[in-house]
Amino acid sequence: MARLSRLTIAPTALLSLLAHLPLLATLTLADPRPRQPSRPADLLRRWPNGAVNLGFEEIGDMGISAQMMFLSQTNKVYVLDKTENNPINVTGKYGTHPAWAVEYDTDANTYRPMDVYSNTFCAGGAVMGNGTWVVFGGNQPVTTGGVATSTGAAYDDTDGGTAIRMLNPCSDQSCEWIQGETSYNASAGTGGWLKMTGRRWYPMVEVLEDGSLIVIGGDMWGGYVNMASQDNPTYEYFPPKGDGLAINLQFLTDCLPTNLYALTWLMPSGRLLMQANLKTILLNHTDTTTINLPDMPFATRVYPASAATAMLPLTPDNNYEATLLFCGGSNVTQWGQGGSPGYNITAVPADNTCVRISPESNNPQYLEGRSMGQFVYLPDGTLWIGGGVGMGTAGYGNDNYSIGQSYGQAPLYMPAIYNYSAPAGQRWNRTGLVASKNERMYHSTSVLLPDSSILISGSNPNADFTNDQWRSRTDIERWYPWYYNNPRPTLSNAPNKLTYGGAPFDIPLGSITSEGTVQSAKIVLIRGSFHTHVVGFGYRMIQLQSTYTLDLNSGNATLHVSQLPGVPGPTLFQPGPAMMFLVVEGVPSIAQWVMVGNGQLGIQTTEANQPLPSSKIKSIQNTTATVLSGAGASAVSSSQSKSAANHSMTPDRLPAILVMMGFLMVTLVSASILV
Ligand SMILES: [Cu+2]
Repeated sequence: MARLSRLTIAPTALLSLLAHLPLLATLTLADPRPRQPSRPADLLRRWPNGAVNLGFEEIGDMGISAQMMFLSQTNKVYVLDKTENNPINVTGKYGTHPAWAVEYDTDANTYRPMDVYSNTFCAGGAVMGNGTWVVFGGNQPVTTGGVATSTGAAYDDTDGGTAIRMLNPCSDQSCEWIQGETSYNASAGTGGWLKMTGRRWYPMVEVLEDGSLIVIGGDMWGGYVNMASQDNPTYEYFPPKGDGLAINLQFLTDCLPTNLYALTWLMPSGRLLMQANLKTILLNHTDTTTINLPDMPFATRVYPASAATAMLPLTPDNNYEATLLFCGGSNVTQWGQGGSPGYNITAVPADNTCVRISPESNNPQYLEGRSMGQFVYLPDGTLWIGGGVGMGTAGYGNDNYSIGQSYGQAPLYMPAIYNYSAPAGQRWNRTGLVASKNERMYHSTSVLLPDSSILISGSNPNADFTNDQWRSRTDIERWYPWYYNNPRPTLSNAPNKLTYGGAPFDIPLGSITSEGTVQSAKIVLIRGSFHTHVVGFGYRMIQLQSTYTLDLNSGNATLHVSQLPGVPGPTLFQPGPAMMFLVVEGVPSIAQWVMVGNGQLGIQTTEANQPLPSSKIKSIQNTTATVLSGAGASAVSSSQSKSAANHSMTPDRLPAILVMMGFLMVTLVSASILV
């Protein structure tokens, strides 16, 4: 077992932190200063009761309980539940039965039942580089009360254990889930791709740099935690690669019994950082070699301890270093024999620590113990956390420990905001926040919408739909950030495709005369992501390099924006649809969807990033432009110097993989799991 070393802040990390300080001022939450609109505000849709900044609003119902949810590139939200006795029906391939899939229209506040016929109970999913969404696995058919059956009986459901479902989202209600049970025969080159090599309940899914997916682990028949007798300690690719067979991964066996939804992120090196049970590794999935990293301190983070997790936003200021954040979970060490904990798990307080993996500064502060808190990126670079419980864990059973079937109790109603770049001890903020009236426990989800509000639905710690406490929830809430009703910047002239490297593009900022306002402007991307069990699959956020021109004669400003970094390229931010926001003084525009990469599966073209023009101000007195040097201590100036540093990393045009291997080694030497 690797020993944890206490943090020593490397001089470079300190410099990076210092370089960040000017930016922090613009990220302060609940800032009471009035916002000066630089452009006419975007028209924001108001719900009948009105949207209150920093508040929750109950807005309707979606008919099913939102166990899984994603916002697609058509701005429609697709929702999946497990097979159960939901209050709405759908007529599909196997007759009329309760629905467990809907398309939800956030503008009209209406839903359309969709026919998914296999049991999507605790599946995984992600969006590929070509924009197709894919959902993997689930459980066997169930009948009334969630009881497993071989026939589908009451609900006309089929076996979801090996199932794959695909969706090409639409905006005209014409699209349906593509599903079937045809095996893919790699040697014969026949068949579809709609069945996995084996059963996977609770599989992890991550997006690879070619836009394909890796599907990892899972168990065969379910339970509270996994067991060797039903483990599937392998991974496979979608679409299949090579012989299409599953590849064994010893790490999953080593992490029994808590190896479900094994937390996995693609690293800039192309390796996968994996964290389950208390173990952490880097996996080279192409040759199955692994590197052990320090064990996870304080608590189990993976399901069913279910910490809130996220990759911190990738920014020029952190030199695009990948840092993973884990908050909460459970310090339970006895997980039972698979079917249930075997004792009153709901009497165990949830863990209250946060840890990061990266050579960065520390932060032991956390507001309260929380299992099943969910992180949602906000475009200003902060993270919202909401939902979850203060006692126990994810999961449910008929154990009569306490209220209802839930293995989690004491739901948490207060959200909080995490500012990763604030000094330790000052990262959590609740200024002005209010509590929700509604519990969001096991099998609830939250997703960011293009207007920066958060859509919240679900909560169902029950074997089948019930109105008994804690009831199966189908209602919808939205949460509004502090700037929701304020004037917003307008994102115009945005490209609809972004490349890895290449020529920068310009975004007009409109009539701005304040240099500070222009300096604060940035373009951020949030990748399309699939959410379930407080895990965001394929979820990451990046800020693009940028500089500006402020013309005081015309009163107009322009933001010059780099494409995605050509080095390391798609391992840093995978191809596929992403929301683009223009953020000015911490206030985002309404998002526009862009396609990152070439929109196809396969090797993505990368090239050098052409340099950005220097930031400059054209004064009123004369038309001579003042070119700003890096001494301006602004966020943009800092980006310029970072940009130069990036170029100096590759003066001799080393292949990207070698550069990243060097980066990886540096990371490994200094990596420890830090609070
Ligand atoms: Cu589940």
